[in-house]
Amino acid sequence: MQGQLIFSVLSVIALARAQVAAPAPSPSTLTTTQSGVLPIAPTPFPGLETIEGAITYDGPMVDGFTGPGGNASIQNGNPIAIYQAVLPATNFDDATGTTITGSITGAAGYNGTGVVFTVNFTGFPSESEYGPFVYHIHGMPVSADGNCTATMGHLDPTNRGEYHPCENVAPQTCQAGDLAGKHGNITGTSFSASYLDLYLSTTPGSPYFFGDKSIVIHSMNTTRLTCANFTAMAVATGTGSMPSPTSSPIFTGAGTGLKSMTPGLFGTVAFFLTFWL
Ligand SMILES: [Cu+2]
Repeated sequence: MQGQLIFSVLSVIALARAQVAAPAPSPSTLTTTQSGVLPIAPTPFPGLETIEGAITYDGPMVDGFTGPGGNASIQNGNPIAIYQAVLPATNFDDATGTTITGSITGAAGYNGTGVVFTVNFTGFPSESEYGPFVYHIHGMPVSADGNCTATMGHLDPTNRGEYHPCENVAPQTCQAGDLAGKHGNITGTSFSASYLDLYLSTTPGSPYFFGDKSIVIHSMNTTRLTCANFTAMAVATGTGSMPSPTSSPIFTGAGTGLKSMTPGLFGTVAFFLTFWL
């Protein structure tokens, strides 16, 4: 009897903790062009949730939380394409005293499901002081003057918003652009990773398309340290035939084909030809 009572009390406490959300992060006003927050709430994200440019909420987890758009959908039938974002030579915010360099490459194979990302970043500042670091695909490109604030909020086709942290065990509930949330934060001074993300697309015009958007790296206090636009390195011109690394008409775009790719990128292509075809 006593055990049952204790169990009941604990259950009530647990339920109360789950239902009482921690205070939402305060809205911040943009004070400089290098602020970590957004100047305005971008449409179509009304309300406080998206004033913050990165996930800062550290309250209790809410299992299966999604925005009004529900779960993200797995992106099937992606066309062959490779998009790469190369970080600039200088940080957008240089207050940390280090420059983060490197690139992130996203590639899909023929009729592919999801996108494989290859991430190589280095030059992070002290993790104990500024980290762990997070990175996301943001909904807008970096402006010509390199302003990371211009990238607005995260790519979020389900309108999930920012309040609740992404649960990496349920990536379909996360913002599609929240790569750190789904695949892990950045720790240490260098970071390399490769993973398949099922909820991003190489189909231009798809709400999940990332190829015309940007990557932003934040310190843990949401400051935007650096950012870069994705650009097309290789895009299939058709879907009816299998590509060959030696047939130049298959790949077009900003990268102008395989010959212009770096060895690392060529390795990615080779990987896809092996893995997907
Ligand atoms: Cu971000």
